Amino acid sequence: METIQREILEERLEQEMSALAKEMYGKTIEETTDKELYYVLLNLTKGMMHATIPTDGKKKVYYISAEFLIGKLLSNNLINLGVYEKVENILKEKGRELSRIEEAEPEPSLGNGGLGRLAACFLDSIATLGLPGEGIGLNYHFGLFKQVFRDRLQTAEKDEWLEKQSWLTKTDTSFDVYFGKQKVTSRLYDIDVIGYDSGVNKLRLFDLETVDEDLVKKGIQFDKEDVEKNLTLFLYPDDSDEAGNLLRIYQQYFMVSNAAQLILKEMREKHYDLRKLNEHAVIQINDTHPSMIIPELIRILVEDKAFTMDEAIEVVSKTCAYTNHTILAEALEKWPYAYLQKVVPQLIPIIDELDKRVKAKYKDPKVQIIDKDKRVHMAHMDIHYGFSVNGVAAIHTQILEDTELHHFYEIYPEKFNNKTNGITFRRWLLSCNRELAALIEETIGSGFKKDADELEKLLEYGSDADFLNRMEAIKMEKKQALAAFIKEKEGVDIDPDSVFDIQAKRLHEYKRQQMNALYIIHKYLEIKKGKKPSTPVTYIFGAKAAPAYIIAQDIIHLLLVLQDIVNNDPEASKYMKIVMVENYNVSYAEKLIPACDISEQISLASKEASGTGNMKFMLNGAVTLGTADGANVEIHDLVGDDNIYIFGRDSETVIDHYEKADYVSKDYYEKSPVIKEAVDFIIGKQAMKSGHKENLERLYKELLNKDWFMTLLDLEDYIAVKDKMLEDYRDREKWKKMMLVNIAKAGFFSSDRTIREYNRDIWKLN
Ligand code: 475
Repeated sequence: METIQREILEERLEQEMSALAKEMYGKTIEETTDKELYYVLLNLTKGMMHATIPTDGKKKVYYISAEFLIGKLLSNNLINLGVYEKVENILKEKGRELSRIEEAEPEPSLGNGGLGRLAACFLDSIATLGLPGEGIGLNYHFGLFKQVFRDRLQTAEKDEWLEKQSWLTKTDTSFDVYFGKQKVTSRLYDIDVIGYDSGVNKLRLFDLETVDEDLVKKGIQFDKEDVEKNLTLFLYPDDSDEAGNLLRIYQQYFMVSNAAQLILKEMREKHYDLRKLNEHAVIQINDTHPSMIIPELIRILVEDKAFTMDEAIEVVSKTCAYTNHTILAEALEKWPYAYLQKVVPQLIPIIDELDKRVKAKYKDPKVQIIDKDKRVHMAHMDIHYGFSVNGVAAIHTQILEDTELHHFYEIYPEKFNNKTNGITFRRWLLSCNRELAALIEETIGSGFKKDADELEKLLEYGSDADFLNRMEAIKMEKKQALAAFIKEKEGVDIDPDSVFDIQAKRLHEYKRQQMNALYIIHKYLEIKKGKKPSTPVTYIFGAKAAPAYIIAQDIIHLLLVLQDIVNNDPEASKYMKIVMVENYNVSYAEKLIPACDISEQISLASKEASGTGNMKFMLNGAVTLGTADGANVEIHDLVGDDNIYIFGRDSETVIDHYEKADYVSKDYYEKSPVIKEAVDFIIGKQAMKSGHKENLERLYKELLNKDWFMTLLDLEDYIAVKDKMLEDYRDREKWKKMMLVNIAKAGFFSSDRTIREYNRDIWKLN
């Protein structure tokens, strides 16, 4: 019975596909180009009947976020609809390869890093669990930026990802948004979020009706003042000047004003009582970018709906929940009061009122909304006027409670809760590593696809040579595929027999790509002195640096300089290669992660709130080299000491150094010849010949005189532990078992688990 039905579906799929190709291009499937065939599949998928997750009489979650780093959608949608293999087979019979068609899809450029990718994983899990929920954000025409290397420096270009035919569907929803007296008009676009073997939710992206792409001149430069035309051009426009800061506030208010109007429209259409808003809606505020939703909702309820201030504050406070994603001071937004006055004067009386109430109750300056310098602390507003505050990994939440937000924790202990991050296994296993997923399915059945904890069944195969060898062979296959891709894209030859050591994440000093670079220098110098490593290693990096973040650009420069020096050294390149891949994004991650042996998670302890790359690498059989930071701590707990390599000072020691202000990087430099030699290399003859004096000297001075994220503190330990790890890699039996344990224990990091917890503790849908 089942097979017959499947055949019918396959036949129908083929008919529809052929009909679409005919209708759209007057061609047979065989005759279409890859791009045309992609559009055929796009339309086919968009047109497939799928049931919307019902919301009537229920509560819904609105996940508001400045970023949704969703990645390409074709293969994931086909997988979640359960037709990937069928489509693949149909195409194969016509001599076409689905994996090539996937390459023709542009990647949406709607996010920046972990926070945005988390939002995308969450949408997948919310839909998969059949929960009513939607994402609300903005439709940036040129996204973050496209990274291009020129002369070993990062340059930024606009990322033109939007096409006429896309996953976006233009709706007839449009709102007026006021900045004081200035009015702009929005337009809503929807993207279907298809759950795995489940219903469909929506990602709702607002755009500006009057946006003008021609405003962008060279690179990513544009007139920051013309908000009627520029609001949705870029995500995170450069905020190093006042105009840039104002623009971010304009964008944020544009986002939340639209969100508020959309939510209230829905409440009206369903005839819900706004006085019970919290019974029908829960708003998750993803970091502080959407925080103005709080005063905006209060304003509307008071001005338009005749609520008293007390009533409005009460119901909004019961509706909004805040997630903190970082303790880095520069990311905790504090807007000058004067800027808010300029952009959103209508919110000022509300913010004043919220602040007044806090001041009347609490004298502690640390918990005020408006501080003595007249800056508005967005996170403080969220905590006072939301009902939940969560961190994103156990250690991160602990740090919020004990130090960063301690004064708030004392006032509202009941609001604080932890939600350790997760990733969707649909994208990060089923889609990016079909071979491994198939092996797992063959070995323990398909239950793990819906219940990730079932991966633990793999532990029984720890001595099964056949299984372990096949797992190892898949890793090799993925490394070969990555090598071919890197050859094509970056023009660099790498050897799949070498260890693939990968650090892929945003570039930031706290993530310490520079420490990895110093290790590489150290190894290079050892080889030049005649000490040959026993295992050849390929060091792979993927990272974009914010265009205004100078030192981050310098670190990229150093990596590209090292790539040049090492790869062109006939002697050293036998033992080591370096590749900094260009324009690292979700699609690149999907190729890097399955091919990784060593997962670099080396942030300064206490600084990486969670990390989610660490989870993706583990799930694909990489072994973690990391500090006791973020979710590494939980990975360590799960896999045990024998299946992870932890090094460096712990978070208490680090926090203590900050409190006492007693870390002096120069001391470490002077004490250790190994450190000194590696750091000096940055301004040595060889580096200067390949690179730029200005960038290299600036980085050198930074490391020596400041090193705010304590690279030199952990460098020696990092070298020792990494060397040990590479030694262990040669013991293939031991290594394969470590791979197995990492895969088997990854189930906890399914975002399905995370979303169940959000729902159980915060959202309470159903
Ligand atoms: C953390 N982005 C990861 C991930 O929870 C964590 C903030 C302000 C302005 C622009 N971008 C941001 C972040 O703070 C961010 O991406 N945080 C990351 O969130 C998901 O896994 O440790 O760094």
